[in-house]
Amino acid sequence: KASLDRGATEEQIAGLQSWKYKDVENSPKNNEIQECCICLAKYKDKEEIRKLPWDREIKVKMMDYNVPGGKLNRGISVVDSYKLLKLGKELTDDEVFLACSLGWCIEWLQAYFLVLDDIMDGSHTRRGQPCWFRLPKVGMIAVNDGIILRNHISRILKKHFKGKPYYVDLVDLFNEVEFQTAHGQMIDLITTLVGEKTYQNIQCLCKHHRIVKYKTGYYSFYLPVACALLIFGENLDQHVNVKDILVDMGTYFQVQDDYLDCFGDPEVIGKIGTDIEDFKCSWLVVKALELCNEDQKKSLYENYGKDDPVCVAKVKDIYKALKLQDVYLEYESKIYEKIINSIEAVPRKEVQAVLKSFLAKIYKRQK
Ligand code: GPP
Ligand code: MG
Ligand code: MG
Ligand code: MG
Repeated sequence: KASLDRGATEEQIAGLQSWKYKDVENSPKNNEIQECCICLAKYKDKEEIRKLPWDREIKVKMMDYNVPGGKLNRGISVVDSYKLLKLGKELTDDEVFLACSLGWCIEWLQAYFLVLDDIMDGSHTRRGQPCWFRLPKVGMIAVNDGIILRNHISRILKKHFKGKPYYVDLVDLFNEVEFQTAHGQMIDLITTLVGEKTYQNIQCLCKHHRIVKYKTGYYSFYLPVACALLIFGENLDQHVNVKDILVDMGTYFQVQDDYLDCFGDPEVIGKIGTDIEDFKCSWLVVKALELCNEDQKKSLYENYGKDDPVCVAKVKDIYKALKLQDVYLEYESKIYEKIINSIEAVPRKEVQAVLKSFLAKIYKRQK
């Protein structure tokens, strides 16, 4: 099943799990417990967590709820990419630890983005459970939880990487990628503002491209490989072509996300789509506006962006009438071919292998 839906294999998950996400916060190598940085690794089971002072119990639960439950593709990619760069040479314990730490940092970053994105998008479920802010005792405290999740990354980087020659580059990388993502998210959101709900805003593929390149491409694709390159001792300025290819892959990944928002099975993707209700500049609506006749356009104008199941169903009917499922399959084969061709133009074979393995993880994904 895992290989069918392109989820990570047991072995890949075990690779990242050589260190649990909690361990990297307080590894055995560094045992002092800092006052405001809770040692999660200490708490072995739920009973122990329950015995904690109530505020610590809540924080431990918040992290357990939001950090570890995804596909872990981004985190795993740091470990996999690093192994490929090492050309099959056995990794030392220290190297495994560093790659896992950075893998988990990206999963913390993802947790932070998702907690906040679900509030902004008014979503209901995530990873097969209610969105964190939907829990009655959480609500808008989730905004602060998002900030706490983000702060942990800087603390983990400081703890395990401070003496490394690439420490400044690593901190800068996380900051820059967060900056790009927040700007992509900003365009995604302002496009849905009431006063901005004009169709010029969502009918241009270049607008869609700009949103998804920034909100998804940098943190989901460039960041894991850039982390692996940095611990491998590479200078990121010399890998601009690699960055461009990864950002293209991120764009493809977000087109898949847009498609699955409407046509995916919520049981499989773990979330219920809200793009139609939210008036999102989704790949599907851009394509629909490009291909529709006047009647269909009128109906789209009337029904898109309304939080009403009848309107949502009408929009989905138009997508089906326009055979957007087939248009998507065609897009997928074309973009796959384009990306493979650019990968083959990359001079170093080991870097090609990193890029190809990443692409294979997402090609034709169902979740
Ligand atoms: C995915 O958009 C983009 C993000 C999760 C980045 C969020 C960035 C912030 C600065 C909060 P999406 O809304 O389509 O994702 P999903 O479909 O998973 O909700
Ligand atoms: Mg969302
Ligand atoms: Mg969003
Ligand atoms: Mg989405």
